[in-house]
Amino acid sequence: NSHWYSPETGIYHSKHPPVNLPTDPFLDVVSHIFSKPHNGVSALIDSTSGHTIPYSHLYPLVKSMAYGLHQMGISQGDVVLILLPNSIYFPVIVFGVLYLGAVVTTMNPLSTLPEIKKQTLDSNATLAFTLPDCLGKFHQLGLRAIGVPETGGFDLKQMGMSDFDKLIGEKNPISVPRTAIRQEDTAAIMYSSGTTGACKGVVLTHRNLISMIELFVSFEASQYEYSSEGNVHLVVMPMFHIYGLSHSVLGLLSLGSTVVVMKKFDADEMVKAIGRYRVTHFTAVPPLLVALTAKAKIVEGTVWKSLKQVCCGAAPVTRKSIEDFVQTLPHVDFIQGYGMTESTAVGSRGFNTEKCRKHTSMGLMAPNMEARVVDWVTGSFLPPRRSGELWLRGPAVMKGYLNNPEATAITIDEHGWLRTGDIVYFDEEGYLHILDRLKEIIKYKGFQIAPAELEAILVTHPDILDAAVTSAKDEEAGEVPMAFVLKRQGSLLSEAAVIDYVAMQVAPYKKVRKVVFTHSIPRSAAGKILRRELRGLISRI
Ligand code: 4UU
Repeated sequence: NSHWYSPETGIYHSKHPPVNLPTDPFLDVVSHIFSKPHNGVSALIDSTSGHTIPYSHLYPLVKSMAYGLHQMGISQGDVVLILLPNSIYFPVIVFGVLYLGAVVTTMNPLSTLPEIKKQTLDSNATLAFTLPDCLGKFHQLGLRAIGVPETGGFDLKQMGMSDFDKLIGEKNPISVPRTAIRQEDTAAIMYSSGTTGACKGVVLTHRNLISMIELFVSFEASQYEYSSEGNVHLVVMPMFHIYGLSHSVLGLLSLGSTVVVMKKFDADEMVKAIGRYRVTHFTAVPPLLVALTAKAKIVEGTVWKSLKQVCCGAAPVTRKSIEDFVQTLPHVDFIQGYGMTESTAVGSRGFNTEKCRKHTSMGLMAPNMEARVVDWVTGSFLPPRRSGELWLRGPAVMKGYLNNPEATAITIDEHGWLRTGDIVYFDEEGYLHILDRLKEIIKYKGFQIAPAELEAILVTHPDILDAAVTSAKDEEAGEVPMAFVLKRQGSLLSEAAVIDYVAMQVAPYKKVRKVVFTHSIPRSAAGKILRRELRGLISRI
């Protein structure tokens, strides 16, 4: 144990050698990678239309985007909101914004007007990219927005088609003035509710992003023998979520892999894309893994031959789903990854060798990251095989929550340790295993839902006196939000009416899906909802 676990300090070190981090700002680091000769390799392919951005066009497009944004008055520190489904243009926008030292904030494209308003105000976004049919929402908010074409190829020669084409239409942009960007400057504001309360802006710096991409460039590349020309990743995970943004947008493109972009999940389209583009790697969340396995059982033939590795993460996956997958496609490596928005999606990842196939583990700690397992009652640091709350420290840990020093202080201690709210243990070989969650979030197909946000909506209903939301297990989605509701005496409010009331105000994935009327909500003397007791109530229903 001596090398990776220190009993004196309770610190788990990564078993991987440390990676030296460059000291340049993010775009300077990746521009070296983009500028390498890529011999005609595709950077991004739209899975349905086949439209492609080759690596040779990627950096020129990013510079055109930066130039266009600059012409629109965007400069260092300005915040740009991206409210889009997956698209081959999504990464171009992200890199263009970062080139200027401006800041990216992302949102689920199905968000409602109040949700968009809230994040726009909180992040102080001054420009948005969205689908043409969402432009009206931004006009209502009085925010400048650019519609991004949903399908179709962008032709560098064809100018004046739409605002977006104009924006990236400049073929030879004169150099954009770049003020000095420092590594500690903000690069992205992602939203997460952390261990408690409502959604908060997670401030990620250029250094955070660099520490994440170096994981791919220096580390993953050596682990899996990535060759810059051989790997084709199918990306269904949304790029607005940290898993998609960091892994598929920033990580894979920095590595020189080909990213096949799927806008909307469809099992038949997925199989077609795997065959058509000879996909080698697939990034999944548990329901996608199940869908992939189901298809692999019925679709025979050579379609699956190219597939080398599937990585699952973002929510707990059952042992049964894993076993089912590895039995169905035994030639494919299965690994899990663990991370969170607050750690730029860096945490641990699996790698398999013949002698160690720990499919149910989250793998080993990422290089440069340290961990502690803490007894959340006594505060003592626990050795391998003992379970407690995971704390993380390292260059991928966020700067803090935006304009929220109180929330930052309860999440990151003065020595830089991030409380993850996950209950884990390390086994005797240093593999991380996740057992449960101490924090409040609900994970619906890997997406975060903050119970506090739904509770705040529920109690605005005239017939609801008090409400508490927790997660209920669900076969398909993993977890779904379940509301305990105390209604006004004599009220005829039905379960369906409660579900509808919330559904009208939130993005569809956040919908309350189960309602239980109760006579009281378990609260502490201070009025805090006792969530463990709520979970206990479920087992008695
Ligand atoms: C059980 O979901 C994410 C990030 C996911 C991710 C996945 C694979 C990152 C890198 C990678 O390689 O971020 P958030 O902020 O939406 O949610 C974070 C929470 C964690 O605290 C944990 O509770 O999501 C849960 N989680 C997982 N749970 C993340 N990964 C896993 C996992 N198994 N593999």
